[in-house]
Amino acid sequence: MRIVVLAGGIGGARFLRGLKRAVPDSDVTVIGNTGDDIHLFGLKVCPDLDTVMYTLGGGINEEQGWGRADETFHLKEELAAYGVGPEWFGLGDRDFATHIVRTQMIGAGYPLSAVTQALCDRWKPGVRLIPMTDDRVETHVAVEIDGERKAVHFQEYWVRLRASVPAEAIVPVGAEQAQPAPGVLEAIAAADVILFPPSNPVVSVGTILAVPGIREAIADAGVPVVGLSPIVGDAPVRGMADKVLAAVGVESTAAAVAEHYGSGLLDGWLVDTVDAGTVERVEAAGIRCRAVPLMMTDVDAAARMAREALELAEEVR
Ligand code: GDP
Ligand code: FO1
Ligand code: CA
Repeated sequence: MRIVVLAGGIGGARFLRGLKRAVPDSDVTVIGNTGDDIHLFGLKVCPDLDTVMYTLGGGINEEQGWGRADETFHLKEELAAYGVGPEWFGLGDRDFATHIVRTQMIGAGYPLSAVTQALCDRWKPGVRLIPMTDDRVETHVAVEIDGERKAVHFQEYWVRLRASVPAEAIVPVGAEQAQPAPGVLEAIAAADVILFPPSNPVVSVGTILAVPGIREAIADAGVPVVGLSPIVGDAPVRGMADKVLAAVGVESTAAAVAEHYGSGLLDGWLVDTVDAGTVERVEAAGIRCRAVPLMMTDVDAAARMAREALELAEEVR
Protein backbone atom coordinates (compact mmCIF):
# COMPACT_ATOMS: atom_id res chain seq x y z
CA MET A 1 0.00 0.00 0.00
CA ARG A 2 1.30 3.46 -0.94
CA ILE A 3 0.67 5.89 1.90
CA VAL A 4 1.38 9.63 1.80
CA VAL A 5 1.61 11.50 5.10
CA LEU A 6 1.88 15.29 5.53
CA ALA A 7 3.99 15.72 8.64
CA GLY A 8 5.17 18.39 11.05
CA GLY A 9 7.55 17.51 13.87
CA ILE A 10 6.71 15.58 17.02
CA GLY A 11 3.06 14.72 16.33
CA GLY A 12 3.88 13.66 12.79
CA ALA A 13 7.00 11.71 13.72
CA ARG A 14 5.42 9.74 16.57
CA PHE A 15 2.44 8.85 14.39
CA LEU A 16 4.78 7.70 11.61
CA ARG A 17 6.61 5.41 13.99
CA GLY A 18 3.25 3.80 14.79
CA LEU A 19 2.30 3.62 11.12
CA LYS A 20 5.52 1.77 10.30
CA ARG A 21 4.81 -0.73 13.05
CA ALA A 22 1.17 -1.14 11.95
CA VAL A 23 1.96 -1.71 8.26
CA PRO A 24 5.64 -2.63 7.98
CA ASP A 25 5.38 -3.59 4.32
CA SER A 26 3.78 -0.36 3.19
CA ASP A 27 5.49 2.23 1.03
CA VAL A 28 5.34 5.48 3.00
CA THR A 29 6.17 8.90 1.57
CA VAL A 30 6.36 11.73 4.08
CA ILE A 31 5.91 15.28 2.86
CA GLY A 32 7.64 17.33 5.53
CA ASN A 33 6.95 20.87 6.68
CA THR A 34 9.81 23.30 6.07
CA GLY A 35 8.03 26.48 7.18
CA ASP A 36 9.70 26.13 10.60
CA ASP A 37 13.15 26.27 9.02
CA ILE A 38 15.51 28.90 10.32
CA HIS A 39 19.02 30.11 9.52
CA LEU A 40 21.17 30.33 12.63
CA PHE A 41 24.93 30.88 12.86
CA GLY A 42 25.02 30.71 9.07
CA LEU A 43 23.46 27.23 9.13
CA LYS A 44 20.15 26.00 7.79
CA VAL A 45 18.14 24.24 10.47
CA CYS A 46 15.07 22.18 9.51
CA PRO A 47 13.42 21.22 12.82
CA ASP A 48 10.49 19.25 11.45
CA LEU A 49 12.46 17.26 8.87
CA ASP A 50 15.05 16.45 11.53
CA THR A 51 12.43 15.45 14.09
CA VAL A 52 10.97 12.94 11.63
CA MET A 53 14.40 11.71 10.58
CA TYR A 54 15.76 11.31 14.12
CA THR A 55 12.54 9.81 15.52
CA LEU A 56 12.26 7.15 12.81
CA GLY A 57 16.03 6.63 12.68
CA GLY A 58 16.41 6.08 16.43
CA GLY A 59 18.39 9.26 17.20
CA ILE A 60 15.73 11.41 18.86
CA ASN A 61 15.72 12.72 22.40
CA GLU A 62 12.62 10.80 23.48
CA GLU A 63 11.59 12.94 26.44
CA GLN A 64 11.95 16.23 24.61
CA GLY A 65 10.62 14.98 21.28
CA TRP A 66 13.09 17.08 19.26
CA GLY A 67 16.88 17.19 19.04
CA ARG A 68 19.37 14.37 19.53
CA ALA A 69 19.57 11.81 22.29
CA ASP A 70 22.73 11.90 24.41
CA GLU A 71 23.32 15.53 23.46
CA THR A 72 25.86 18.07 24.74
CA PHE A 73 25.93 21.85 24.26
CA HIS A 74 29.61 22.83 24.20
CA LEU A 75 29.40 24.63 20.87
CA LYS A 76 26.42 26.70 21.99
CA GLU A 77 28.26 27.64 25.19
CA GLU A 78 31.37 28.65 23.25
CA LEU A 79 29.28 30.78 20.89
CA ALA A 80 27.57 32.42 23.88
CA ALA A 81 31.00 33.19 25.35
CA TYR A 82 31.66 35.23 22.20
CA GLY A 83 28.31 36.93 22.69
CA VAL A 84 26.93 35.16 19.65
CA GLY A 85 23.29 34.11 19.95
CA PRO A 86 20.44 33.49 19.87
CA GLU A 87 20.72 31.84 23.26
CA TRP A 88 17.01 30.93 23.28
CA PHE A 89 17.35 28.19 20.65
CA GLY A 90 18.96 25.01 21.97
CA LEU A 91 21.18 23.59 19.26
CA GLY A 92 23.24 20.68 20.53
CA ASP A 93 26.64 19.50 19.35
CA ARG A 94 25.41 16.33 17.65
CA ASP A 95 22.54 18.19 16.02
CA PHE A 96 24.97 20.88 14.76
CA ALA A 97 26.67 18.25 12.57
CA THR A 98 23.41 17.70 10.68
CA HIS A 99 23.05 21.44 10.01
CA ILE A 100 26.69 21.73 8.91
CA VAL A 101 26.32 18.87 6.43
CA ARG A 102 23.01 20.28 5.16
CA THR A 103 24.36 23.81 4.74
CA GLN A 104 27.52 22.58 3.05
CA MET A 105 25.54 20.53 0.52
CA ILE A 106 23.14 23.40 -0.18
CA GLY A 107 26.16 25.65 -0.70
CA ALA A 108 27.49 23.11 -3.20
CA GLY A 109 24.24 23.46 -5.15
CA TYR A 110 22.17 20.50 -4.02
CA PRO A 111 18.45 21.13 -3.48
CA LEU A 112 17.04 20.51 0.01
CA SER A 113 15.24 17.37 -1.20
CA ALA A 114 18.54 15.81 -2.31
CA VAL A 115 20.24 16.89 0.91
CA THR A 116 17.42 15.35 2.98
CA GLN A 117 17.82 12.11 1.07
CA ALA A 118 21.57 12.16 1.77
CA LEU A 119 20.99 12.74 5.50
CA CYS A 120 18.47 9.88 5.48
CA ASP A 121 21.13 7.57 4.00
CA ARG A 122 22.60 7.67 7.47
CA TRP A 123 19.39 7.58 9.53
CA LYS A 124 17.41 5.11 7.42
CA PRO A 125 13.99 6.27 8.61
CA GLY A 126 12.24 3.54 6.60
CA VAL A 127 10.08 6.10 4.81
CA ARG A 128 10.76 8.39 1.87
CA LEU A 129 11.11 11.82 3.47
CA ILE A 130 10.64 14.73 1.05
CA PRO A 131 10.52 18.39 2.06
CA MET A 132 7.31 20.07 0.84
CA THR A 133 9.45 22.36 -1.32
CA ASP A 134 13.07 23.04 -2.23
CA ASP A 135 12.30 26.76 -2.16
CA ARG A 136 12.72 28.93 0.90
CA VAL A 137 9.53 29.24 2.91
CA GLU A 138 9.58 30.71 6.43
CA THR A 139 6.55 31.02 8.64
CA HIS A 140 6.34 34.42 10.32
CA VAL A 141 3.92 35.44 13.01
CA ALA A 142 2.45 38.94 13.30
CA VAL A 143 2.32 39.95 16.95
CA GLU A 144 1.75 43.12 18.92
CA ILE A 145 4.44 43.83 21.47
CA ASP A 146 4.20 47.02 23.58
CA GLY A 147 1.58 48.41 21.22
CA GLU A 148 3.76 47.87 18.22
CA ARG A 149 2.86 45.37 15.51
CA LYS A 150 5.76 43.36 14.18
CA ALA A 151 6.51 40.07 12.50
CA VAL A 152 8.73 37.50 14.16
CA HIS A 153 10.03 34.20 12.84
CA PHE A 154 7.85 31.27 13.89
CA GLN A 155 10.66 29.81 16.04
CA GLU A 156 11.02 33.11 17.88
CA TYR A 157 7.27 33.17 18.50
CA TRP A 158 7.19 29.52 19.59
CA VAL A 159 10.46 29.00 21.43
CA ARG A 160 11.46 32.46 22.72
CA LEU A 161 8.02 33.95 23.31
CA ARG A 162 6.35 30.57 24.08
CA ALA A 163 3.32 31.89 22.16
CA SER A 164 2.65 34.17 25.14
CA VAL A 165 1.61 37.15 23.00
CA PRO A 166 -1.49 36.84 20.82
CA ALA A 167 -0.73 35.96 17.21
CA GLU A 168 -2.62 38.25 14.84
CA ALA A 169 -1.64 36.48 11.65
CA ILE A 170 0.44 33.52 10.55
CA VAL A 171 2.19 34.03 7.23
CA PRO A 172 4.12 31.31 5.40
CA VAL A 173 6.47 33.78 3.72
CA GLY A 174 7.55 32.54 0.30
CA ALA A 175 4.91 29.83 0.07
CA GLU A 176 3.00 31.48 -2.78
CA GLN A 177 6.09 31.46 -4.98
CA ALA A 178 7.22 28.00 -3.90
CA GLN A 179 6.96 24.85 -5.97
CA PRO A 180 6.42 21.38 -4.56
CA ALA A 181 9.72 19.51 -4.31
CA PRO A 182 10.40 16.82 -6.92
CA GLY A 183 8.39 13.72 -6.08
CA VAL A 184 5.74 15.44 -3.97
CA LEU A 185 2.95 15.68 -6.53
CA GLU A 186 3.94 12.33 -8.03
CA ALA A 187 3.66 10.61 -4.63
CA ILE A 188 0.25 12.18 -4.01
CA ALA A 189 -1.01 11.12 -7.44
CA ALA A 190 0.22 7.55 -6.89
CA ALA A 191 -1.06 7.22 -3.30
CA ASP A 192 -3.62 4.63 -2.20
CA VAL A 193 -4.36 6.68 0.91
CA ILE A 194 -3.35 10.10 2.25
CA LEU A 195 -3.07 10.71 6.00
CA PHE A 196 -2.90 13.89 8.08
CA PRO A 197 -1.24 12.81 11.33
CA PRO A 198 -2.03 14.67 14.57
CA SER A 199 0.29 17.50 13.48
CA ASN A 200 -0.33 21.20 13.98
CA PRO A 201 -3.16 22.08 11.55
CA VAL A 202 -1.89 25.63 11.00
CA VAL A 203 1.90 25.75 11.11
CA SER A 204 2.62 22.14 10.05
CA VAL A 205 -0.09 20.67 7.79
CA GLY A 206 -1.44 24.14 6.91
CA THR A 207 1.96 25.31 5.70
CA ILE A 208 2.42 22.23 3.51
CA LEU A 209 -1.04 22.83 2.02
CA ALA A 210 -0.05 26.45 1.31
CA VAL A 211 2.49 25.35 -1.31
CA PRO A 212 0.63 25.87 -4.58
CA GLY A 213 -0.44 22.59 -6.13
CA ILE A 214 -0.30 20.38 -3.03
CA ARG A 215 -3.83 21.02 -1.73
CA GLU A 216 -5.23 20.64 -5.25
CA ALA A 217 -3.31 17.40 -5.86
CA ILE A 218 -4.69 15.91 -2.63
CA ALA A 219 -8.26 16.95 -3.41
CA ASP A 220 -7.91 15.52 -6.92
CA ALA A 221 -6.10 12.29 -5.97
CA GLY A 222 -9.38 10.38 -5.77
CA VAL A 223 -8.22 8.32 -2.77
CA PRO A 224 -9.30 8.48 0.88
CA VAL A 225 -7.85 11.36 2.90
CA VAL A 226 -8.03 10.68 6.63
CA GLY A 227 -6.82 12.87 9.48
CA LEU A 228 -6.27 12.43 13.23
CA SER A 229 -7.00 15.22 15.66
CA PRO A 230 -4.09 16.86 17.52
CA ILE A 231 -6.73 18.46 19.75
CA VAL A 232 -8.04 16.24 22.52
CA GLY A 233 -10.60 17.47 25.06
CA ASP A 234 -10.56 20.95 23.52
CA ALA A 235 -6.82 21.49 23.99
CA PRO A 236 -3.65 20.51 22.16
CA VAL A 237 -2.11 17.34 23.59
CA ARG A 238 1.20 19.18 23.62
CA GLY A 239 2.43 22.62 22.65
CA MET A 240 0.48 25.76 21.86
CA ALA A 241 -1.54 24.89 18.78
CA ASP A 242 -4.53 26.67 20.35
CA LYS A 243 -2.66 29.98 19.92
CA VAL A 244 -2.08 29.58 16.19
CA LEU A 245 -5.59 28.17 15.65
CA ALA A 246 -6.99 31.32 17.29
CA ALA A 247 -4.92 33.40 14.86
CA VAL A 248 -6.74 31.81 11.93
CA GLY A 249 -10.13 32.03 13.65
CA VAL A 250 -10.50 28.35 14.47
CA GLU A 251 -11.57 27.20 17.93
CA SER A 252 -9.45 24.57 19.64
CA THR A 253 -11.75 21.60 19.28
CA ALA A 254 -11.34 18.42 17.30
CA ALA A 255 -14.52 19.21 15.34
CA ALA A 256 -13.49 22.75 14.44
CA VAL A 257 -10.16 21.51 13.09
CA ALA A 258 -11.98 18.98 10.89
CA GLU A 259 -14.26 21.75 9.60
CA HIS A 260 -11.21 23.94 9.01
CA TYR A 261 -9.73 21.29 6.69
CA GLY A 262 -13.20 20.79 5.25
CA SER A 263 -14.96 18.02 3.36
CA GLY A 264 -13.33 19.23 0.14
CA LEU A 265 -10.08 17.84 1.50
CA LEU A 266 -10.93 15.35 4.27
CA ASP A 267 -12.96 12.17 3.84
CA GLY A 268 -12.41 10.83 7.34
CA TRP A 269 -11.46 12.22 10.76
CA LEU A 270 -10.52 10.52 14.00
CA VAL A 271 -11.23 12.22 17.30
CA ASP A 272 -10.29 10.95 20.74
CA THR A 273 -12.85 9.01 22.76
CA VAL A 274 -13.20 11.99 25.14
CA ASP A 275 -14.52 13.93 22.14
CA ALA A 276 -17.04 11.26 21.08
CA GLY A 277 -19.77 13.86 21.55
CA THR A 278 -18.48 15.80 18.51
CA VAL A 279 -18.67 12.92 16.02
CA GLU A 280 -22.11 14.02 14.83
CA ARG A 281 -20.97 17.59 14.23
CA VAL A 282 -18.04 16.38 12.07
CA GLU A 283 -20.30 14.02 10.12
CA ALA A 284 -22.75 16.88 9.55
CA ALA A 285 -19.85 18.63 7.80
CA GLY A 286 -19.66 15.71 5.37
CA ILE A 287 -16.62 14.03 6.95
CA ARG A 288 -16.87 10.44 8.23
CA CYS A 289 -15.82 10.44 11.86
CA ARG A 290 -14.92 7.89 14.55
CA ALA A 291 -13.91 8.32 18.19
CA VAL A 292 -10.93 6.17 19.21
CA PRO A 293 -8.08 6.57 21.70
CA LEU A 294 -5.67 9.15 20.23
CA MET A 295 -2.96 9.42 22.89
CA MET A 296 0.43 8.27 21.59
CA THR A 297 1.63 7.06 24.96
CA ASP A 298 3.93 4.54 23.26
CA VAL A 299 4.62 3.14 19.79
CA ASP A 300 1.90 0.48 20.13
CA ALA A 301 -0.69 3.13 20.91
CA ALA A 302 0.43 5.09 17.83
CA ALA A 303 0.25 1.86 15.79
CA ARG A 304 -3.34 1.31 16.91
CA MET A 305 -4.17 4.85 15.81
CA ALA A 306 -2.60 4.20 12.42
CA ARG A 307 -4.67 1.02 12.01
CA GLU A 308 -7.84 2.92 12.91
CA ALA A 309 -6.98 5.59 10.33
CA LEU A 310 -6.42 2.97 7.62
CA GLU A 311 -9.68 1.19 8.54
CA LEU A 312 -11.58 4.46 8.28
CA ALA A 313 -9.92 5.01 4.90
CA GLU A 314 -11.29 1.66 3.70
CA GLU A 315 -14.76 2.63 4.94
CA VAL A 316 -14.82 5.85 2.93
CA ARG A 317 -13.11 4.44 -0.17
P1 GDP B 1 5.76 19.97 15.98
O1 GDP B 1 6.19 20.46 14.64
O2 GDP B 1 6.87 19.40 16.78
O3 GDP B 1 4.93 20.97 16.73
O4 GDP B 1 4.84 18.71 15.69
P2 GDP B 1 3.56 18.46 14.81
O5 GDP B 1 3.07 19.68 14.13
O6 GDP B 1 3.79 17.26 13.98
O7 GDP B 1 2.52 18.04 15.92
C1 GDP B 1 2.16 18.92 16.94
C2 GDP B 1 0.83 18.49 17.48
O8 GDP B 1 0.92 17.13 17.91
C3 GDP B 1 0.38 19.27 18.70
O9 GDP B 1 -0.65 20.16 18.35
C4 GDP B 1 -0.09 18.18 19.66
O10 GDP B 1 -1.36 18.46 20.19
C5 GDP B 1 -0.10 16.93 18.83
N1 GDP B 1 0.21 15.74 19.59
C6 GDP B 1 1.34 15.45 20.26
N2 GDP B 1 1.24 14.26 20.87
C7 GDP B 1 0.00 13.78 20.61
C8 GDP B 1 -0.72 12.61 20.96
O11 GDP B 1 -0.25 11.74 21.66
N3 GDP B 1 -1.98 12.48 20.46
C9 GDP B 1 -2.57 13.43 19.68
N4 GDP B 1 -3.80 13.22 19.24
N5 GDP B 1 -1.92 14.55 19.32
C10 GDP B 1 -0.66 14.72 19.78
N1 FO1 C 1 12.04 23.69 20.76
C1 FO1 C 1 12.09 24.38 21.91
O1 FO1 C 1 11.06 24.53 22.54
N2 FO1 C 1 13.26 24.92 22.36
C2 FO1 C 1 14.42 24.77 21.71
O2 FO1 C 1 15.45 25.26 22.14
C3 FO1 C 1 14.40 24.01 20.48
C4 FO1 C 1 15.55 23.76 19.77
C5 FO1 C 1 15.49 22.93 18.63
C6 FO1 C 1 16.64 22.60 17.93
C7 FO1 C 1 16.60 21.78 16.83
C8 FO1 C 1 15.36 21.27 16.41
O3 FO1 C 1 15.30 20.46 15.35
C9 FO1 C 1 14.21 21.58 17.10
C10 FO1 C 1 14.25 22.42 18.20
N3 FO1 C 1 13.10 22.73 18.92
C11 FO1 C 1 13.16 23.48 20.05
C12 FO1 C 1 11.81 22.22 18.49
C13 FO1 C 1 11.16 22.94 17.37
O4 FO1 C 1 11.84 24.00 16.82
C14 FO1 C 1 9.75 23.41 17.65
O5 FO1 C 1 9.19 22.84 18.78
C15 FO1 C 1 8.87 23.06 16.51
O6 FO1 C 1 9.32 23.47 15.28
C16 FO1 C 1 7.48 23.62 16.75
O7 FO1 C 1 6.72 23.23 15.74
CA1 CA D 1 7.17 22.22 13.73
